Amino acid sequence: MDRDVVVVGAGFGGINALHVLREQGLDAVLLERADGVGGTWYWNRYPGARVDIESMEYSYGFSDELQQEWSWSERYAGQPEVRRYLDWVTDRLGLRDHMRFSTPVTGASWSESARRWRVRAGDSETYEARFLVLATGFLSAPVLPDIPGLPGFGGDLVHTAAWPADGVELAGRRVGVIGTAASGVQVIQEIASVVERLTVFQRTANWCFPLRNRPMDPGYEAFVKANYPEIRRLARETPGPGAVLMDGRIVPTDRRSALEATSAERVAAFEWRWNAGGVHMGRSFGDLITSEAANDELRRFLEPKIRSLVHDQETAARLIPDHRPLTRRPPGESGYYEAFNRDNVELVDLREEPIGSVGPSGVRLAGGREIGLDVLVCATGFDSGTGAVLRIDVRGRDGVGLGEHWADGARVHLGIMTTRFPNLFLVNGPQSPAVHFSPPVLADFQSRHIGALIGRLGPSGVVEPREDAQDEWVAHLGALYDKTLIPKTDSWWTAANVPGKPRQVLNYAGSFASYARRAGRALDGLAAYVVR
Ligand code: NA7
Repeated sequence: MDRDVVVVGAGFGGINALHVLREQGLDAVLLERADGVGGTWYWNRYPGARVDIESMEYSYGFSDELQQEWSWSERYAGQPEVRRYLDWVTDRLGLRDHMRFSTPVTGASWSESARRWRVRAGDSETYEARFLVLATGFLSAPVLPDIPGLPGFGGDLVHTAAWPADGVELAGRRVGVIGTAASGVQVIQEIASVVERLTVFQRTANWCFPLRNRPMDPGYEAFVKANYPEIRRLARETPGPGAVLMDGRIVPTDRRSALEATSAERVAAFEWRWNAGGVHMGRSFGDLITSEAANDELRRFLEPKIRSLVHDQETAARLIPDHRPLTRRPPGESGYYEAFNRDNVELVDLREEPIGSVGPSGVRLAGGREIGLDVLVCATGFDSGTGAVLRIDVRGRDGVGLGEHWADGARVHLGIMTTRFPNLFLVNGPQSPAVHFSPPVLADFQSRHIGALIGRLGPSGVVEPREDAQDEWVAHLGALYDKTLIPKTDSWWTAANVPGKPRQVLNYAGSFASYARRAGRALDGLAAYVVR
């Protein structure tokens, strides 16, 4: 089966890439391990899973028809609705016939003589294609904690990103949740009132911001639809994370220093965003993530909020993070802090009482306390950025493996291409703006960049990034992160969450406008590429 392009992954990125490349006249097929579309939104079926960028923004902007036709039922859509949306887009764009489901890609190797990728999928299928696009997701390789005895747990053991399609019985059962970041917070607040007893195992507290989700207001929907060109433009041009919708208005980032504002102005700005809802507190001022003094002001605002929401002040103290606000992905919450006011919810701080082991009937803490459990939920995150691509055996020129090539850390020019892997492209991958930006918007930009690059190669050209362009890009990422407070905190943003993984900068933290300019310059005369 010889094609122009094989795309891997039917999430936001892969669907977008398939559409763009097919529109360009390329014969492209998409391979997906699941039995339907959705990617992240297929697998993360845990109770409470929902977006925390407003759905009217966290959606495709490349077609005005699509964005006008679709109606979201809530301000922040839940996982089932996001999946329905991606199903609808797939059919609306006529893409389903070009997708092969239940087809996990296990390997791909470049043949220099054929100038083609040979892709191995499923049990014994092979696809040949000139170009390979890996849209396998930034957060799609789940990681289970390395706790002695975990596999021997006798109840239901489940990772949030591998939630069974037919659900897990929770009502009236004793449930433990390990992990208190974005996924853990969502699952904890959702199930606290359903389960008999909930034990939350927290290693690191996070600064959570109230989401204030609500049903879609028809007037608001009409306002956004009428203003989509402006909203999409601002999302691309505004420095920092692209979200611009807030409290029913279009709100660009305030670039002022938090320290220039008077104390009353500062608190009013924080308070307004806190009440408006969403995870974009960082956009209240221009320097919250670069200046320790400005960041301290935000911490001073947030601490009393947690103390006022949680009745027991010892529990509140445990829920107040040690790290600086905004230096990790802030979870959006809806009743998370209040969940700890319930009699059936207990917070176990693993820094005081580490888990010793897991046995058939529950968790044994290092101090000897036994916690009996029927269900153990691991909301323990992902091998971010590189995990999903490295789980495929990808071999480039001279048979070099991607894992070997990236042994000291990934190096990915614009987050799209890496040297020695000709005609291989990543969408929403490592070292791209995926994390600090809106993935659907980035997916479209990158898909079009890839399409433009392919279009300039002629009928048989082979392309790789120039080594110096890639080095310059990776150095630029590091320089941008070094201007922020982020590198001082451990998390998946800094690749510090998986034991043994090289700590490195996996994200582009500049503005999307600068990213787009750099990508444009790279394409200009193919300045950043070697073409043969
Ligand atoms: P994250 O953000 O990686 O969070 C994982 C959580 O699990 C976090 O609280 C971790 O604590 C905790 N964790 C991981 N391993 C362990 C062990 N061994 N013991 C105890 N606790 C552990 O993943 P999420 O799924 O919540 O969110 C990922 C992104 O998906 C999210 O930001 C959105 O963009 C969508 P730690 O902080 O490492 O101490």
